Amino acid sequence: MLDNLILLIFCSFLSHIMAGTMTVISDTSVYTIINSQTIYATNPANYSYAWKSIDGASWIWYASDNTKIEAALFIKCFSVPGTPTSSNINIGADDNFTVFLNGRLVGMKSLTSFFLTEIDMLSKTVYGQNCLHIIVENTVDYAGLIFKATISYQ
Ligand SMILES: [Ca+2]
Repeated sequence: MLDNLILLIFCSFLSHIMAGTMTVISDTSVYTIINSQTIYATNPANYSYAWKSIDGASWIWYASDNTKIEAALFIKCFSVPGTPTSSNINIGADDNFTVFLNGRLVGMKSLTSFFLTEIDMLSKTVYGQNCLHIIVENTVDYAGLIFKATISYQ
């Protein structure tokens, strides 16, 4: 009985020290299959009203010229060091985005998708290796992507 109580306290202590929250943001470490290189997209002054900022993240594009009408695929893999208890992505893109986590659709948005959208992705987040695949389509003017995923685990 006492052994079980000590074990319970120990496990509770372990889960407490193992618990944490991590973030995954758009920055130069994001991978694109087009040229293996991501360059920060500039934030044009005349678009600043629409392109919202996310603390710690950057608006990115795969090329310095972010005015082409085209689509690009962005990939970011990360490791979750425990069982996920919550997982959300805050994302904006110019113009359309489709997000997959571990090959499963998380969400998509078109038109005013540069306004930030929060999407729950807990059911697709796993303990260990995870990969985000984000397809962004630029239909007019400037192109860009910004995101921040916040994952809690225990
Ligand atoms: Ca655009």
